[in-house]
Amino acid sequence: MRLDLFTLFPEILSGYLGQSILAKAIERKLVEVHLHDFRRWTKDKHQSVDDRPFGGGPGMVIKVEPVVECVEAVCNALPASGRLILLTPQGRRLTQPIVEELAAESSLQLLCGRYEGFDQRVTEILQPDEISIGDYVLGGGEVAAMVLVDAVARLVPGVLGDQRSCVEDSFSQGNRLLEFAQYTRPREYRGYQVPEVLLSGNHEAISKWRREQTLERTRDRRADLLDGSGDSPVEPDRS
Ligand code: 6GU
Repeated sequence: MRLDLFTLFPEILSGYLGQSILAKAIERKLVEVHLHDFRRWTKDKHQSVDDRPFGGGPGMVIKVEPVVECVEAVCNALPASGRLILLTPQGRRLTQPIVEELAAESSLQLLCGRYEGFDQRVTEILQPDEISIGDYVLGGGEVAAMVLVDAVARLVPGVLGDQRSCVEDSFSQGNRLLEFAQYTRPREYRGYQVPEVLLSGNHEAISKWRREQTLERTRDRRADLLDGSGDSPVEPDRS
């Protein structure tokens, strides 16, 4: 999968992409990432990427020209057309079904905003798919883009050591249950014991215990996932 990320702060992204599972996926060429700084696409000598809003008001607005020209240049040079996404609190909320849909694409272009947002004409001209990661406001789209990249990359075949890890995930492919508790050595720590059944070697009993755990946890913590009420993150999008 190829990812092109557009930002004013490429270092925020390179730091995150340089660690752990994502770094390995990139090294193994399962994921190819390109960072683009749209400040490089400014033409004035001060390299200004933002300006005061017409009509007044607080904050600064990111200018239309560097963004549109940077995204167009990169997209036109792509081997295959991809899917352009703008990270914004005004987008539809990211859920695991959307993550699964994006993981099936061969190429994604992610546009990260800052300040009071982009000039509206960026959206009108580029017509991106607008995605939010939840109902709260971040200082910028970079962290949201990393949330999306992290969630998508782990579904790319080969990125996780054991593909079962993501097939059994909460929220994946209609799974609406939380995961069961996991334990590793030692068997006892400060008087806290590993449940006896997990040490029994009885696979049937272990599966049954895990199924029960899963239901009990979901009932206790996220009853909305079981009855379809409330603020379920896997509910169909109503927008
Ligand atoms: Cl994608 N961007 C920003 N700035 N804030 C957010 C968000 C995105 N998603 C939730 N809050």
